[in-house]
Amino acid sequence: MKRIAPFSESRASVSANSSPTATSGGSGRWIIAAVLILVAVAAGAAVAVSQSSDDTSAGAPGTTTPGTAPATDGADELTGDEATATTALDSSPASMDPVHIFADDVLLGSWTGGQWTANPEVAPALDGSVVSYVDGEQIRESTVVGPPETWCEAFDDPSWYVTLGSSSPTLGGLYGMTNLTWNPRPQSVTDIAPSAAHLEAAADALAQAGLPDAEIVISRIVRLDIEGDGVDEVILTAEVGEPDFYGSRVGDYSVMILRQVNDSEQVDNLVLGVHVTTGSEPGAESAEDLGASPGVITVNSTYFGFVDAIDLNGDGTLELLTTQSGYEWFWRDVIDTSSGRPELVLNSGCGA
Ligand SMILES: [Ca+2]
Ligand SMILES: [Ca+2]
Repeated sequence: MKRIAPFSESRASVSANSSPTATSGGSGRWIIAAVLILVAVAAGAAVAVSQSSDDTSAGAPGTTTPGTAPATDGADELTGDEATATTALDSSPASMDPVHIFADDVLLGSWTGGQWTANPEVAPALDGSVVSYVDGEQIRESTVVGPPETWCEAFDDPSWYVTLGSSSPTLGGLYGMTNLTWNPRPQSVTDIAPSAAHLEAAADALAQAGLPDAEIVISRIVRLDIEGDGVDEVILTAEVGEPDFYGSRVGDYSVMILRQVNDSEQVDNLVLGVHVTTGSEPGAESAEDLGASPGVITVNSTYFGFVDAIDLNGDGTLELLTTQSGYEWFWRDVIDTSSGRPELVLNSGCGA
């Protein structure tokens, strides 16, 4: 079974699940993950918290521990006047239809007839197709060689992965598409430093999810103009815990938030995904009998990550490319906000 590279297999040798088989355990987590993000996305608008746009004025970098993504500036992420740079990629009118979307070598689905579709039946016809992967400011092309193979057969709705030609690049988390005829990066994505407004947004979301007074550890913040309307949006992630660990500790969390200016010139914080470990979850108990350290409990966490934002379907609006992962499973997601609210439109993943 082939798996996308960036997410490591578990380093633990025991499972928090005492009886399920690997297959059923993975499916269970899959379903839980599906429910999680669907609920989270659906709940995003409901839990939106409006703040004064003053909250987003320029400030010193926050007091949190920066994540692995280096911040390139600490300017106001939403109301600053720094121009949004466009890339050097050629821009041309969209679009050829259908467009098949890949995360590395996994077929996520298609944009066809003006709609996103899982579209697994297209896979057998992909032999020889050129897939254009967006790697920073460059496009790296690969060719599908041979028939596709099913991906995670254990799941009820399997998708597919393909074999790419020998000249194909090492992908390592890239998203790509067939029939690319437009600039997939019409607006740039810029890492920025955290400000007080970001910490407050994360703290509020975690408190609403049941974890008040959490220490906010920002893992990444990016500024981008999703629609190209001249008004920037911000996506931030914060987390505490170990994504590939079979248990968690009370206080572990992961949250991903989209900040956008609403019609009243205030900032809405839309929760794209949130998980908190409170210790009061059904079935939560010490995992010490399973060899875990003191304090570890049998609650599996879900971690949300932002990967990139590119235009997958040529409409000029960036789709948000995100991940969910946990103990021995992961998911690659595409979120479309063109309707005015975030919607999970494509996804695929795998688990043990
Ligand atoms: Ca915008
Ligand atoms: Ca788009």
